[in-house]
Amino acid sequence: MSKPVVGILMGSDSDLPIMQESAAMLQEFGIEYEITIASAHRTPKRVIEYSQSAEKKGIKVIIAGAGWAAHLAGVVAAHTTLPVIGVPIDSSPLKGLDALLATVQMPGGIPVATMSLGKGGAKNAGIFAAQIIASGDVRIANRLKVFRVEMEREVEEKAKRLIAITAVPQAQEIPHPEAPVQIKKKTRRRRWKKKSGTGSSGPGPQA
Ligand code: RP5
Repeated sequence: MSKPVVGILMGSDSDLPIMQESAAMLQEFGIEYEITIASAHRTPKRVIEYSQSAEKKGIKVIIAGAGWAAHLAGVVAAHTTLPVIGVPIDSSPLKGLDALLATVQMPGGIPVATMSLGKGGAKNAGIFAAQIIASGDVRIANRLKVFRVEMEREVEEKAKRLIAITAVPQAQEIPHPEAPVQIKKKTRRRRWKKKSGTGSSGPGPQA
């Protein structure tokens, strides 16, 4: 086993179900990673220690996920020049809007590459970390290309399956639900009666 090149941090163990998505993507690309808990508020010293020693250990990218007043990614970024990817987590009563703003709104000078909220964001963090590492690793760059092709193929197959399920037989004409209903008017047939005593045999309107 080689040394980890990506560090995944999270503010609490309650963030693990989300941050596992980052780990899953790194595994898919064959990238070594380490994963741990460090909170900007509850264990600030641990966060600083991790951030300052990461580069020397061989870490190339740090992914930091946190909820509520999510300062984790920003604090990590303040203590390292490694690229930091932030994942805001929707664990608060504000449904993550607080974490999103706290992570994304970094002042000029200390960037955090902020992903979308929750699982999708954590997944993208794993892919984005792979993209950063791929700039110096052809093997990872090729895996990323294969990943894109496979994703495209999966969507095409899903689309075909959906068409097969919802297909309507072409021969049967189905009226549009909002098409006006055609009402056939009943035509009154006029009856012609022979007038008694006129001797007339021709048709003529009845009086
Ligand atoms: C943040 O507070 C963590 O990132 C977590 O999302 C949130 C709640 O933490 P717990 O109270 O569940 O430990 O620091």
